[in-house]
Amino acid sequence: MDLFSSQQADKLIILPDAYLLKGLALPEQTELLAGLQDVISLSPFRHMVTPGGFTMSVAMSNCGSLGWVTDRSGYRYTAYDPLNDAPWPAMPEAFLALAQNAATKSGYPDFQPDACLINRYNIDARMTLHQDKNEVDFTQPIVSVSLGLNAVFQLGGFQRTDKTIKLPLAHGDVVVWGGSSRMRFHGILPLKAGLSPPNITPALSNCRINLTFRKAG
Ligand code: MD3
Ligand code: FE
Repeated sequence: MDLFSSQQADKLIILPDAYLLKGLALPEQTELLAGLQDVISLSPFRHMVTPGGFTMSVAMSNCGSLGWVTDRSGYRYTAYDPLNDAPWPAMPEAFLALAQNAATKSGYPDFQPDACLINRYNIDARMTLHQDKNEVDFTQPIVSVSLGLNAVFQLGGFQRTDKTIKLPLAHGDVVVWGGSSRMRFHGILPLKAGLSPPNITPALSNCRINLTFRKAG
């Protein structure tokens, strides 16, 4: 029997219910980057403010029927972009197809994301340890897609002070977080300069983009 018979060559288990689909997004990168340009032409990246009054180093936008926002009044999902009071841009077909393909490969064939949070990390941007808990149904997984510069992802336990492991995430990597891993603390260490993928559009060089697909409502 194969030593790793429970796995496919391209599906690695990080922890129970957390799967790394290394490079799964690579064949779709042209369509993903075109979709990203469409979304940010309507809802540009912006630096949001936390309830505590800090401006986030990560710039964000959203697509889908719901978008995650933060301001002085709190963290929440909205149907409208507060920058223009228009609905968030539709989720590009290539985004939805990749998210559902990744979820299906990880045991969630019925994943119907209604929100895609788009994070842009320039050099030195980071995301401190947090849990994602603004969604209604924690039995639904989160699918994350990394594009651009490599980052170091930090994955912890269920309390902020639990020990963390570090995991490098590269251009094209997709991670599915479900079940018992859904509520783990996680973050991104300050982004370091590095090599951008070849042929990447100038607008997306020297940064990392992360798409996180959620069933928020
Ligand atoms: C583990 N984004 O947007 S994606 C976020 O790379 C966020 O931009 C990071 O954390 C980023 O909330 C990490 C990986 C990720 C997303 C959701 C998770 C890991 C997760 C939910 C539970 C456990
Ligand atoms: Fe998160």
